[in-house]
Amino acid sequence: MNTKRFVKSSLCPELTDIPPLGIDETTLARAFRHYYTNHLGRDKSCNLLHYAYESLALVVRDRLMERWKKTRYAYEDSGGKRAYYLSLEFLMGRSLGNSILNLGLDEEITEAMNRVCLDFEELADAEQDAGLGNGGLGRLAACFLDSCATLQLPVQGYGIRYEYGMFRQRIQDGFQVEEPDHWLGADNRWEIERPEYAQRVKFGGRSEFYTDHNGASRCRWVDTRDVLAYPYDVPIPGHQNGTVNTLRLWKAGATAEFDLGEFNSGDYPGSVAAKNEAEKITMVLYPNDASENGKDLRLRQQYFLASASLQDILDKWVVTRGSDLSSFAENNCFQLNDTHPSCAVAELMRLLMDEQHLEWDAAWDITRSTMAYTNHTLLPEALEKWPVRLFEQLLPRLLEIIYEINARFLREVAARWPGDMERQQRMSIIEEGAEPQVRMAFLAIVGSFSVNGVAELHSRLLQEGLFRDFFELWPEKFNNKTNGVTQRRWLAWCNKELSSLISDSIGNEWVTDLAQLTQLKQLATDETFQQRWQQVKFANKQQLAELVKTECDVDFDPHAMFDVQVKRIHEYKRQLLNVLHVIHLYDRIKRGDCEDWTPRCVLIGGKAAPGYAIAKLIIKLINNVAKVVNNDPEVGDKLKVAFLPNYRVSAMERICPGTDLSEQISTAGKEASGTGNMKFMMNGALTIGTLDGANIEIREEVGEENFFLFGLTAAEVEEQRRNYDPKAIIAADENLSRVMQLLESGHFSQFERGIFAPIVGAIGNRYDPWLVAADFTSYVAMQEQVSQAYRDQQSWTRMSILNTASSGKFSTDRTMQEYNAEIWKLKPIAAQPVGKSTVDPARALNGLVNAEQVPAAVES
Ligand code: 26Q
Repeated sequence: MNTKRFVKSSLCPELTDIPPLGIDETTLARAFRHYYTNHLGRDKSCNLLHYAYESLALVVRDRLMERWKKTRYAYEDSGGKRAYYLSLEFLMGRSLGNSILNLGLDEEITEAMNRVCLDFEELADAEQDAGLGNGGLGRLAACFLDSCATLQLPVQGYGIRYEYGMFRQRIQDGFQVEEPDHWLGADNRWEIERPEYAQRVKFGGRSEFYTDHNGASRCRWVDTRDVLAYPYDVPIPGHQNGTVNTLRLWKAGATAEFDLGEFNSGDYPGSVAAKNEAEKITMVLYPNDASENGKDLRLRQQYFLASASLQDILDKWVVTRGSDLSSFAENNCFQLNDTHPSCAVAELMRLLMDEQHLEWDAAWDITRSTMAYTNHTLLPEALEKWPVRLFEQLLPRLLEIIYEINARFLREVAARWPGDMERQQRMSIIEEGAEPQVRMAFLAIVGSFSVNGVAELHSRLLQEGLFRDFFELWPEKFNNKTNGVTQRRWLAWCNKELSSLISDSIGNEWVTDLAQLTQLKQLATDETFQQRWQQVKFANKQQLAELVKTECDVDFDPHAMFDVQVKRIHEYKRQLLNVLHVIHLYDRIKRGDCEDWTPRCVLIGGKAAPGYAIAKLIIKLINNVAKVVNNDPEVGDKLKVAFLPNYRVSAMERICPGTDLSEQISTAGKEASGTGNMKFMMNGALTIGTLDGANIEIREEVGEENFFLFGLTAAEVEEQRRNYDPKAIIAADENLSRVMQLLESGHFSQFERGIFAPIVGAIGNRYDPWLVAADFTSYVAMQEQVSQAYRDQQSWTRMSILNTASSGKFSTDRTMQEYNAEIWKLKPIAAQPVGKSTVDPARALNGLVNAEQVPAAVES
């Protein structure tokens, strides 16, 4: 990219001030034809859906662009505080449908497409998912951005533009096979490249200490191998409010010296290799895989994101406000999405001291009042640590700063608990041992003013367990922010039928104020409303059955109960428990114990990390069980089982509207929050679940009589571990004995003798961390109650309505208002409406908090 600039310093307005684009059907249809014909060069001889999708994407993008500019200007003019969401993952999914919904153009676009004989939904369905995330944490970031734009909060996302997103999953002979997801293969219409804001990120080298012209001793990081960071901006439209926020994703590229240096030494292949080395940094999203821990490329990614983003923000500060940083902290806040970007703590210190020439104390004050850390896991093995040796090689200057942060911090610990050496060792950012490690969570806590968990139970367990020492030292830093999901994507867009029914009954304010759904409670016992609710669910189940037929070649009868578990495959999420129940149902049918039977269709989907052998074996087991069950004529329609390949955001948009029963069955104390549980609830599914993560709050909201609870509590789990005897549990439960017998006998592995031995072993192991056997009996008993409950369709429908009606708390609009009131403290800023295209500004801001009505920030 040639980055030569205009000679004139400011551009003439004739170039950039353009009248607003039309949004009526005629103009939209004309714009569509223009792109299809003149821009993409297609005509009637081409019938590829892809080009029609591209044309519509361009039409919509034009309309986003003008609102985007106005939003930027409004934020700049306000000079107000901004927040930045730093995340290695943004699981955006598709953009076209969401943009159209948020621009309020669905009717116009539908009509415009009809005029050119195309079906808008079919075009929207042609888009590939942007799969730049693993699961919950990445999708949460995407929902947060949607809510911030809708609340008109000046929040910008910073992430990485991976060339390859989350791998595609194929199932071959029942096994997971991973394929690369080269989602950027074609043009991406939802980004604009901004080489004019490229940044330089350093790696390697060494520190050099020197005395500056004022006699102050300073440090500079020299002899580095630099990489360039190129920003790509993605528009994030708010809901019908004229706001378009920004997600800035960085792509790595080689510097000119890289090429030149090697080229001049006559080493042409060497120069190409250097370029590859740089570009490798943003090549691929790491799957959440314990076997990948400690890989240096991952640390490079993390530092690359932190450094490029912080430099970007500091540069803008210096350009617009000069080098005085005394009010920087009042104006900026960085939210760290888990420890993944937590290098930012040390990097901000480095930039402030080495580049902006602040003293330690001033830099530390700024760092500690701008950084906020969100934790997303309680699993100790998931806590990030990096070998000191790796830091030394890759980021020597950062390591020095981390040592200094730690030394000062440990002095504080020593002052608080004099002589308690054990505590100092426990709390040290550096873990001593044969291979000393940097504990990233501790760095994040020490460097932040706020530390939060993602559901009430999770936040409490952090304070009592993992971060107990830190909670004792700084109780005021700790807080909870229960997760949510955006109802724009997860109800209004993905479940049009139910949305219309809801809006016909209570109006459409729920789209920006989900608490409005409580009004549905009065309708829960209304028979006509129940009937309409049932009809919608049935239609959605027909659609889901179609998906299952196409993807899995299994026949789901929409009259049966649709029992669904979709999420990453992990032992703690206990897909195994689900399979054991399926095998138990199969066993009952085979022994003729099926009076008053409730037919069930069990759907399971999710990706296993490529290096996680037992998780992959669980997928194989699900597929083998499905094969046996689905092909047994004795079973017939009583039970069907399917494994849905390549679970992703756009699949969930089809799955959650058609689900009756949501499986949230993790070992209590292990699922930080869960967000799939919220999507299902919102769409009228009932939950069978443990007292874990946000399930607890879901049950509180909907009432215990409308939630199927089973299993040990988090405290009981820890108690049970002490003398856990799964073999005795199996022996004592006739059903479980029979299930284990079927597994061991090779009934589901006829021509693959013994392949499930590791699973049988894991269930019977006294040290099974997930206590699968311990919860089997109560799970099966509760599943029986679910079956009974489903037989009373009227009562089930009432409970279904109550679930949707009680889901108001689980909107990310509420979550973002809480982050803002208690952590960020930003003022909402409304952008100038674009012509008439924001519809009617009064309607546009309807139901939204605006600048004058900002909730008083809660002082901590
Ligand atoms: C770590 C090191 C190296 C490579 C990858 C990773 C890595 C990547 C992704 C580690 C963890 C993740 C993702 C974690 C995650 O999705 N956690 C989920 O976050 C949700 C949002 O808060 C919660 O609802 C879920 O309970 C939690 O499991």
